[in-house]
Amino acid sequence: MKEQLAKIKADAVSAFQSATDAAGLEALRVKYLGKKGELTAVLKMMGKLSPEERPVMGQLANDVRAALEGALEDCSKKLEAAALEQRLKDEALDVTIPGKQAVIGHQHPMNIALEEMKDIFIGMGFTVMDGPEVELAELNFDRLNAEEGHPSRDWSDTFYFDTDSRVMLRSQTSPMQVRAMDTMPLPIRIVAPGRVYRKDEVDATHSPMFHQVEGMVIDKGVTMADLKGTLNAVAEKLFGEGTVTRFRPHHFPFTEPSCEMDIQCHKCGGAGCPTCKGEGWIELLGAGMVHPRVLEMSGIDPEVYSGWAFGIGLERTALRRFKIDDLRLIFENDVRFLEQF
Ligand code: 2U9
Repeated sequence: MKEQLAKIKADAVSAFQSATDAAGLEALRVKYLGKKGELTAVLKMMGKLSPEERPVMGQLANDVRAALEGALEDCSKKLEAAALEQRLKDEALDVTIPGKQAVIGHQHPMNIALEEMKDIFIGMGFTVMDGPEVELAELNFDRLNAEEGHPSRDWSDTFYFDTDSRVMLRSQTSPMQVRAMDTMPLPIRIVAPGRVYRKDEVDATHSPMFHQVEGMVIDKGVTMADLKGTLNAVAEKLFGEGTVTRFRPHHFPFTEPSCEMDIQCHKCGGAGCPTCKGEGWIELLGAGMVHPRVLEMSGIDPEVYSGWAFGIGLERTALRRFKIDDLRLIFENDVRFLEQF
């Protein structure tokens, strides 16, 4: 029996040590230490021993059990540690691997141009106004001194919603200034950016929908000098300090006198080049002193108050600013184009 116990001890310890995982080790525990295990089988034979041998063998068997349990515990700890080590290796994060590039959207060139324009005017104390694109012809035309019969109201030039031509898609953002004159206390200093609609065929320079920024100042003692001073400052902000401008006489029904403002070509300095189509000058915007009849129709006394107004096409400004040669690119929303901004 002594030899049997010694063999069990030797076999079990070496088996425990060769176990490669927790399940294998548990199977060995059952095999050697379980109720039907080898050690129990030997202990069951104790009854056959003489009373003198029994305590000696009992002690020995207990020592073997303690030794096996100790060895089992050691091996179990070793396997646990090895498993943890393996998990740490398997689940290790390589923090030096470059991350996945997040896809960040781009600002549309029209938004960049609009924000730039708004910043310039907000910096000069103007308030930005927003208003309806579906407008009353009364505000779009009549109140702007373009009465029934005026060529700009031709039904074929404009989008109407009804047969008696009262409701329309606005052809300019000017009705916003009329709304401002009707509702805001004087003095007024506003810019009105937004979409406008005209019956135009789509090509490289035309679209039935485009954007304008219009602006207006009304106060006591406002003159053409204020118009020129402010718009010269805007041109310098848009095209750089020292930008040379010129004002040419023009006609609009809602302003008198009216003018157009050109900037001297910033590419060739006025000598003539492809950018200015050989002219030396580039047309930037239209402007003028608010017509006294327009003031009167809003209940403002033109003997006391005067004002100036301007209008600028935003697409044309953006095309020039970003050197885009076809207006259609602005509206097509091709990501290969938009990603460039
Ligand atoms: C009121 C009084 C006056 C707005 C003005 C222009 C001149 C002008 C065009 C430029 C290019 C429109 O985008 S465009 O086609 N606009 O030249 N607009 S003065 O004058 C107003 C507006 C409202 C009550």
